[in-house]
Formats: sequence, C-alpha cells, structure tokens
Amino acid sequence: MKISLIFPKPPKEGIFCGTVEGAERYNKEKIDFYGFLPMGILYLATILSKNNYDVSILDQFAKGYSNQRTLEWIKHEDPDILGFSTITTAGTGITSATIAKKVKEDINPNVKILFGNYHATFNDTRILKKYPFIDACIRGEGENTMLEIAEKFEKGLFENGQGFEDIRGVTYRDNGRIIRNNDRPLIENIDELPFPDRKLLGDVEYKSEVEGLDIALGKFTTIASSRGCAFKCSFCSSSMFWSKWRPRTPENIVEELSLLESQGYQNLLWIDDNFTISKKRLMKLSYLVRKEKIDMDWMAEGRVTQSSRELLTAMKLMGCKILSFGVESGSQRILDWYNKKINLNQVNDAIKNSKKVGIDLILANFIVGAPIETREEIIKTLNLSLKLDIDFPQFHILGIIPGNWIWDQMVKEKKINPDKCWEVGTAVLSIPLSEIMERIRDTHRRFMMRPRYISRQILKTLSSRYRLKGIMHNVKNIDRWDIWNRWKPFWG
Ligand code: B12
Ligand code: SF4
Repeated sequence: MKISLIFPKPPKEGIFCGTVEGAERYNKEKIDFYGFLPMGILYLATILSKNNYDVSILDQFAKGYSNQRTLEWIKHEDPDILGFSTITTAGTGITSATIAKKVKEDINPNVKILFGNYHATFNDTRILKKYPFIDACIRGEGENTMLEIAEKFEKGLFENGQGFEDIRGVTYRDNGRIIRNNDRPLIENIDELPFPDRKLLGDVEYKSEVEGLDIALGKFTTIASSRGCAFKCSFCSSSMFWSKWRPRTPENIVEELSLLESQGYQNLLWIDDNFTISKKRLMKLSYLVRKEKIDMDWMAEGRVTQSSRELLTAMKLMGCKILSFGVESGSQRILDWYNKKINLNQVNDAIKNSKKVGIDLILANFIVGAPIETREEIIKTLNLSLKLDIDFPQFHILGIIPGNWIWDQMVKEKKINPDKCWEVGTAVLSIPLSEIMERIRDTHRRFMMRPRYISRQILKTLSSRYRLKGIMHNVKNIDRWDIWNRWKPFWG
C-alpha cells in the first residue's frame, strides 16, 4: 500500500493573502515560494514510514510544480491514499480540490483522497458538500488518525465504501450523508513523536528571508518545540485548533538539535505558535544547548509579555539572532478587542530588552483593518512602527477566516456571508482597502528613509557578526536577490 502527501501551492488568482506585501506579490504573479518546510506532512510521513508504510511527499509550493506536473507526479507514485495539507489563507483548499478532481477522473477513481490541516479542520462539512470526489477531512492533529487509516486500509477494511466509521477526528461521507466522528484526543506526550525525517523532502533548498534578503545563513531548517498556545487572540486559529499548549522537554529537543547539527544544519526557525511561553523550559533548554556545545543560529516569534532580560539573555546565549514580536496595534482598544493581553509599555520593554541583550534583528508585526478600527487608530498603529526601535516592520491586513473568533462574531453580526468566503477568508474594513494599502506603503517609505534609522542600522551592522556575515552571504548570492521586486510596491 502506498500513501502520498502533498503540500499544495496557493492558486494564483483572487486569494486573500493576509499581508499587504503578499497580496501585491501574488496579484502580480511574481514570487511564490517562502521557503519553510511543510512540517505537518513531514511529521505524518515520518511516523508512517517508521511504521513501515510506503510513503512519499511532494512540496508543490517549494518545487513550484504546476498542477499538471503534480498530476504526473501522482500518476508516477500511484498512491492508494492521497492526502492534501490545506491552509485557508493560502487558498490551498482550492488547489487541492482542482488536483483531486483530476486524479479521480483521469488517474485512479479508487484512490482515497483526504484533506488535512487548518482548512480541513474548520471547513470539513463545507468541503465534503462542495467537492464530492473528496473522501474525508481529517480534523486536528494528524499522526494517530493517519496511522489508524493506514492500518485499516491495509486490512482491506475500506472496501465497499466503508472504513471511516469509528476513526476519531474524521469527517466523511456515508451514502451521501456527511458524518462527523468524535474529535481525536491530543497526543499526551509529544516527546513520543519521532523527529521529522527531513530527507523525505528530497532535494529542496529551504530558506528564510526578510525584505528579499536571505537571513538564514547556512543550511536551514525549521523545528517545532511545542504545539499550540495558551492564549486566545481573536485573530488567531491556534488555540481553536490545538486547544492547549503542549511542550516537548528540553532533553528531547536537544536530542533533535544534536541530530540536526550532525546533519550540517546551521540555521533554524522555531515554528512554535508560542516558543517563549514557559520561561523555565527555555532557561533549561538554553543551559542544555550550551552544555552540549550545540552551535546553531536561530530565529523565533517572541511574545512581548515573555521578554524579560533574563529570558532574552538565555535565548541569545543559545543562538537567537532574530526575534519577531506580535505588536499588532498602537491602540489599546484594538489590542483588547484582539484579546491580545498586552499593553504598549510591555511592547516598549520587550524591544528595549531585545536590543540590550544584542538580538541582531528585531522585527515587529502589525495588523490593521479590524472591522471596528477607526482611521485614527490605523494611523496610530502605522506611526507606532516609526517610534519603536525595531529593524523592520511587517504589516498585515486582518484576515477573517473560519477558525478564528472574529469570524464567528462577524458571521453572528451578519457582516460576512460564510458561504461566499469560507474558502479563502475575507476582510471587513472600516475604510477602503486602497487607502489602507497606500498608508502602509507610505509608512514603509517613511520608516526606511529616516536618517536616524539608516545611521543606526549601519552602526548595528558594524557591531554584529551575524549581520556582517549576512552581508557577505547575500553579496555572494547576489543572483538570488529579490530586493527590487520585494520593495517595488513600497517605493511605488
Ligand atoms: C510555517 C508556516 C507558514 C509558512 C507555510 C509554508 C510551510 N511550508 O508550512 C508560510 C511562511 C508560507 C506561512 C504563511 C502564512 N501563514 Co502560516 N504558518 C506557519 C506555521 C508557523 C507552522 C506550520 C507548521 O509547520 N506547523 C507544525 C505542524 C506539525 O502542524 P500542522 O501543520 O498543523 O500539521 C498537523 C495537522 O494540521 C495535520 N495535518 C497537516 N497537514 C495534513 C495533511 C493531511 C492529509 C492530514 C491527514 C493531516 C494534516 O497533521 C499535522 C500533524 O499533527 C503555522 C503555525 C503553526 N505553529 O502551526 C502558521 C499558520 C499555518 N499560518 C497561518 C497564516 C494566517 C499564514 C499567513 C496568512 C500569514 C500572513 N498574514 O501572511 C500566510 C499565508 C500566505 C500564503 N499565501 O500562504 C495560520 C493559518 C490559519 C488558517 N486557519 O488558515 C497559522 C495556523 C498560524 C496561526 N496560528 O493562525 N505560514
Ligand atoms: S497570536 Fe500568538 S499568543 Fe495569540 S493565540 Fe495566537 S499563537 Fe497564541
């Protein structure tokens, strides 16, 4: 029996990408690969292959395969079970459905087609209603559900259209009726999961970039030290998806880090929703990383409420080079509406502390376009980016998608019609999108053109080995630069 898993490419047309920059890039059909590993299907493929199933993965996004080429890959793999990893905001449910239809029509009508990941979790019945050729949606954590499906398939229990009845976490079709089985309980101890076998991804070169420049210097990969988050920000899907935060132990993480170092990896991105949530765990991890003399550079998302000098120093000592904070808004009213549970004093302190301990690149994310946000509040948020001592701001337009609380509220208030926008999400703006985009472009220009900012950046670069190394690395790879395309929308 063969199982193939695909991380699809976003469709080109009409998707709501979340970031302004993303939206502009997609609309102009320029660049379409961000460079991170599809960890979800990698975890699944690893556990399946450890259990002796024949499994293959295609990262269509990274490989840049057309749908036609992807179909050829599927034909060659000839799977019995074909799984797609779908993310609403990326519109990859649409790509997956387009490919799946062709597979059933032209390649193999008997292949079991499964959709997984966030999109499938929050839109399971909608997907099955709209696309009759999809056999099931797998909700939530995938490892144990996939193993159970594979076991049952191998025993021949999927013949005669049966098989999914008692598998938890599955929504499936039975004689035209859509059945939603009970949720699957979460894996209690995620240390038990095998380390993702990155070799299964083949020869793709993953990378990480900011503003068109490579920031991952050296062989790069991503890693997860936990699943979920304990907070419940209203624009985020994490807690609805995972329901709670589950950590790996520092000892287990260090074991994976040692393995990665022995495989030549030098640069990491922690993809955790909330990497810094437990100070105690990170302090211990930092101690163990140093004890084991693991020498890797890394970047992560930070939360401003968990950014004490002590914690940031420990992070710096274990290789932290880049931190990206969710600042979100310059208005306390909007921060409270997002249920973000932070205030602007904490934002200032976190950025000051990061600078003091010597984090080489400090990024901040801002969201504008909340339905209740006034023009003045949008301006306040954009201006906040100019006041903070950060290296780059990243502006996003609030995406409202199934799986975040704002979606539920907007549906309840009849501000959106779920039937029209469930496949890619939407935005509910209080002022026109074109005005928001123009204000963001203008802020970006002002941000970059400040003489004080330019001189500080030069000084910071001269005193940072990582930044100097970054310049050498990017000069060497000048052919890969994409600064012009990346910055063009902002320069106008
Ligand atoms: C890496 C990442 C990206 C990468 C994606 C590339 C890649 N190869 O993954 C990049 C940088 C491109 C990205 C972009 C964006 N992202 Co993003 N991203 C993530 C992140 C941090 C990690 C994903 C991951 O690897 N998780 C770890 C694995 C183990 O978990 P998993 O993927 O959920 O997989 C499990 C299950 O879902 C399931 N499963 C997954 N696939 C499949 C397939 C099958 C067949 C089955 C059965 C099961 C299954 O089993 C897996 C194991 O248990 C997540 C947050 C997070 N921590 O999950 C956000 C997240 C996926 N991103 C999100 C968002 C909003 C975005 C952006 C819109 C952000 C923005 N404002 O620009 C853009 C989208 C732009 C675009 N056009 O794509 C949201 C998605 C929300 C949603 N409901 O769709 C998330 C969940 C963040 C959040 N907390 O809200 N992102
Ligand atoms: S935005 Fe960050 S802190 Fe808030 S719920 Fe999502 S992962 Fe947690």
